[in-house]
Amino acid sequence: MFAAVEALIVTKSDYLPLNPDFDMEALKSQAAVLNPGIKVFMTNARTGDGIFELAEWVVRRRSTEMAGTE
Ligand SMILES: Nc1nc2c(ncn2[C@@H]2O[C@H](COP(=O)(O)OP(=O)(O)O)[C@@H](O)[C@H]2O)c(=O)[nH]1
Ligand SMILES: [Mg+2]
Repeated sequence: MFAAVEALIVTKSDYLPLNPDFDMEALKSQAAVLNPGIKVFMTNARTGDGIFELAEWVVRRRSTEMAGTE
C-alpha cells in the first residue's frame, strides 16, 4: 500500500501523544523505504493543523495531473 500511494495522511493528530509507541520520524523513514517519493501529512480536524498544507498539495497535484492530460 505504501509503495502504491503518493501521500500518507496521519489524521487525528491530537490523539498521537496518547500513544507513547507512535514515532512520527520512524513512520516517515519506514514509509520512505517503501516509497522514496511519498509525502507525509499530519492533520488535525479539531485545530486545523496540517489541513492547509494537505489542501495545497491536493490542488497542486490536481493541476499537474490536468496539465498532463491536455
Ligand atoms: N479528536 C479528533 N477527532 C476527530 C478528528 N477528525 C475527525 N474526528 C472525529 O472522529 C470520528 C470519525 O471521523 P472520520 O473523519 O470519519 O474519521 P475516520 O473514521 O478515520 O474516517 C468523528 O467523530 C469525528 O468528529 C480529529 O482531528 N481529532
Ligand atoms: Mg469515517
